[in-house]
Amino acid sequence: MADTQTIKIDACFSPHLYPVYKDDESIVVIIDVLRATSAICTAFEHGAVKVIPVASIGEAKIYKEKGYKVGAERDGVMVEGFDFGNSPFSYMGENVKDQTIVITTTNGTQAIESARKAYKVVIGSFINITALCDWLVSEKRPILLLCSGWKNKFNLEDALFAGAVTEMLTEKSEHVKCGDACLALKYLYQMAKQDPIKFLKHSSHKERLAKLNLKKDIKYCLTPDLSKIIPVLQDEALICLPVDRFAETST
Ligand code: 3SL
Repeated sequence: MADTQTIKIDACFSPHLYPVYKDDESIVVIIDVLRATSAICTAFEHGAVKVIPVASIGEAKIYKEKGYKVGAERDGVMVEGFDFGNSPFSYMGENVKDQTIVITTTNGTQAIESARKAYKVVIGSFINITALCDWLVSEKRPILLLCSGWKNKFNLEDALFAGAVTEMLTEKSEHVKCGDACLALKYLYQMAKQDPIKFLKHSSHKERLAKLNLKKDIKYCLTPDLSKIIPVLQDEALICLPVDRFAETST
């Protein structure tokens, strides 16, 4: 008899590899810990109503011309002419409360774009990790952890987060079955979890952000459970996963 309880989980190291992993059934978790997915979760935690992710600066400009507030980042730096860059601290307070905002980033919004047609696309970061994992377990569906990486290359911080999610899911459910990539990342996370900041010390993106004087952002983005909100893609925009829907699926 087929095992209907098994929750298959796999990880994809870069958007470039997504076509190899994609299917019609998996929930895709977009991961860009430093900093896009942390910034998006922060915006919702601070009252944003919708976040519209776009892949290109051209699309972002069109929204800007229509009067939206738009965040635009390339290579870690805010693009001139827009309202914010990619620091989670910009996505707080009156900047975002009750607003629909638009965001484009070097990697995170490209990963969202590549997975747009998946069964469901949700946003993961350390700041919503436990809520995310509780919901994923309650959904009882295959899961693909899509790391945004850096310009289609592997990066350490997204891999670490995918490992943290894998570990948490295997603790929360005995029915989780990990693909090899997830297993590798779980072992990686187990090496790092005592001190993730130290573990990432020589990682390329942490060094890049530290050079830009963004150490405060790094620390914030690696802080677990600042939010219980799970952003989910609905048509062209991210919204908060409705709470009653979460309650319904977790009972
Ligand atoms: O690439 C992205 O989506 C960003 O998160 C990169 S940065 O942290 O703003 O440099």
